[in-house]
Amino acid sequence: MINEDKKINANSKNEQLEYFRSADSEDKELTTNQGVKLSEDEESLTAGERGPTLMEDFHFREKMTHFDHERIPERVVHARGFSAHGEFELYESMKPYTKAKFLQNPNVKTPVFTRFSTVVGSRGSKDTPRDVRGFATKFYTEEGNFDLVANNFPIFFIQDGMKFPDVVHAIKPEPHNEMPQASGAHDTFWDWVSQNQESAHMVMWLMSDRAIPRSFRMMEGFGVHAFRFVNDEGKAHFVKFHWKPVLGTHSLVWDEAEKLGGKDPDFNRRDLWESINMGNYAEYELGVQILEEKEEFNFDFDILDSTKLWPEEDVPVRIIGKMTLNRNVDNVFAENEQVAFHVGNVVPGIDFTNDPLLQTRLFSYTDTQLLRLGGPNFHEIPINRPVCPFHNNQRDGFHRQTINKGQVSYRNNALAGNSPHTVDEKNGGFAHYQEKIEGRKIQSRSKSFEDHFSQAKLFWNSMSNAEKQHIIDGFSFEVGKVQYKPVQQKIVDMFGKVDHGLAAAIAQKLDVSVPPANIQSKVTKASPALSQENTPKLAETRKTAVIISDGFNGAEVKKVIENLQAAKVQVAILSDRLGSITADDNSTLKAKHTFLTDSSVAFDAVYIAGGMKADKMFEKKAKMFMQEAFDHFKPIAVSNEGEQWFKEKQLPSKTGVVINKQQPDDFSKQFIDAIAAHRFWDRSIL
Ligand code: HDD
Repeated sequence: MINEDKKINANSKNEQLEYFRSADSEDKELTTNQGVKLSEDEESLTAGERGPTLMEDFHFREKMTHFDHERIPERVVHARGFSAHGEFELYESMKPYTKAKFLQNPNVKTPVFTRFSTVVGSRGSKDTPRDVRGFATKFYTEEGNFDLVANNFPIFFIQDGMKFPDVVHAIKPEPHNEMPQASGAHDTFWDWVSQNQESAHMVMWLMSDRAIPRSFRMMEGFGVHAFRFVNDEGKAHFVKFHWKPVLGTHSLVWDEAEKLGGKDPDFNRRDLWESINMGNYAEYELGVQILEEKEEFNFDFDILDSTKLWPEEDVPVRIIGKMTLNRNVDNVFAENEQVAFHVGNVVPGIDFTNDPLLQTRLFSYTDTQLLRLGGPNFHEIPINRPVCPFHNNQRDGFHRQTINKGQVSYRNNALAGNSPHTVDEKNGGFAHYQEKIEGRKIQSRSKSFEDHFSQAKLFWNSMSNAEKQHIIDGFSFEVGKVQYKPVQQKIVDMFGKVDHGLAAAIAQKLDVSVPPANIQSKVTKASPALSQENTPKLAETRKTAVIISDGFNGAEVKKVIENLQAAKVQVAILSDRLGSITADDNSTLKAKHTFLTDSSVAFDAVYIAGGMKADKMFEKKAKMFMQEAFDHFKPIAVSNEGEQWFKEKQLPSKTGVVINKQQPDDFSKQFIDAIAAHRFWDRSIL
């Protein structure tokens, strides 16, 4: 169970978990937890047929007691999450910068476990609210667990964790009526924002497309803080960690995200689950931004301030490896719920900085797990166990699993030769980086943390026109729901310090005053890496609905589907009923989706072929489907009846609409290109 001598490989965690997996219950005898075989499981023991239930029914008591205790507290933030297993492969040795063993040798694969989450909603809420997403990864390395507890934004709301309970109280459902569920609160959150201007940059991200990711597979991840790499000579560098999704960073549109909340609250987890099952593994490259210690003060922001990013154009992201998530969990509770991440789980070669947000996080994570997982032994839960040996004198506590042998559980001891013994740094013992610190004990913020608006403006400057419009819409929606007018005005005034045009556009929607232009940030710089327009764009794994009715053009549809599948586009046949749909050439296709079971929001693109036998109701539904996809800027391909309906709808055939005037091969190629382009924002100004 404890891997004392074997080398770690990509499968090491899986092998360890195998030890804990229950045997399949199929064809097995039903027993109590004590192993007693049972003859009855549906009737409790009573005194007589209509008499009272008897306490001596040990099976009833055990079954009910276990059930009564099935729940554990959900996480105070990031309660709703979904996870997968995978492996991390290094591309190039990081030896010059860090002695971390898993970052030395490109041939070594490290097992990983990643949990994605929303932050605000409770465990049973929806996947698609406007929210930050958690992206926490446990690397099971040969030197112990390294947790990269990241988010999909590179920055945070606050600079000092002392304020964490405040921002979380403000954004969670309001305490008097627990509304709104599964999205950020309105009055309390925006009141808090207006009183805490350090949140400006993060709020810009929160109002942007980044807050409604299309898929966990299409999301960046950021370790946020500056950490330290320390090499085997003891030399340190500052480092920031990045995950870059191979499929690029893509988002939903807001109306779609809201509809998905009702139509498929599990949209993001289903996408990950199904993709992994289909072999479309989620892949992310690991990037690092590295700074010399002497570069610490070279920037017009403080590199230890978590409300600031290091622009990628100034500090390039060096891609050093790839994570592939390739195995779904067996049991959501055992793995996704019981996994315990901690930003303080580091290995030799990775160390902390004085970022005040990071420092406070170092306290919070163990503390919260103690409550949630019921005691100090949560490191023994299968998903949390390191795959390397672990020995110390910690003992007992609730739910202890390890049977520690021997008489001695203290150091220093002579009875056991002072075992377990410490290991010096040269032989892999963790030794904290010796940073020289001098100062008074104070409770105040460094002046270098004072500028809250320059990077908010940098973000704004970096957005495309469509992205800017989405930010304006995001503010107008969220702040529009605030009941208290003075808060709306304060927010507009606050974001007037970012950009005048932004503030004026929101003010107009909210019916509040436009702040003066001269308060806006003077920053003119942009960082192209921040715009999703500049992300990789691929058709691979995108989901396309193919709408057919009886009498559809069999030859054409067959060819188009073949081409789509060759380009690794997922194809879903949709009609007005499930089962076989017959083409004009008597070939058949099986519809696995209907207008009733699905809607256009579940797909990235739609191809409408129609069919000669489509009745009025079919036509109406197909047109609705097409209209919604069109309004969500999605690629549309039409042929046969589809083309006729498209024209009747009087939808302008602008970009992203492919009409079958060509051979099926050319038609498919154009459609695949359109799918790769993802969305056609110029429709919004039609
Ligand atoms: Fe945190 C969970 C990420 C600031 C305190 N955090 C949690 C999770 C992620 C993050 C991904 C979910 C882990 C999981 O899936 O189990 N948190 C971040 C990032 C932050 C951040 C990227 C800023 C850079 N967090 C932060 C601060 C504090 C916390 C400042 C407190 C001082 N976070 C927690 C927590 C949670 C948590 C209360 C709740 C559940 C858990 O830890 O295990 O301890």
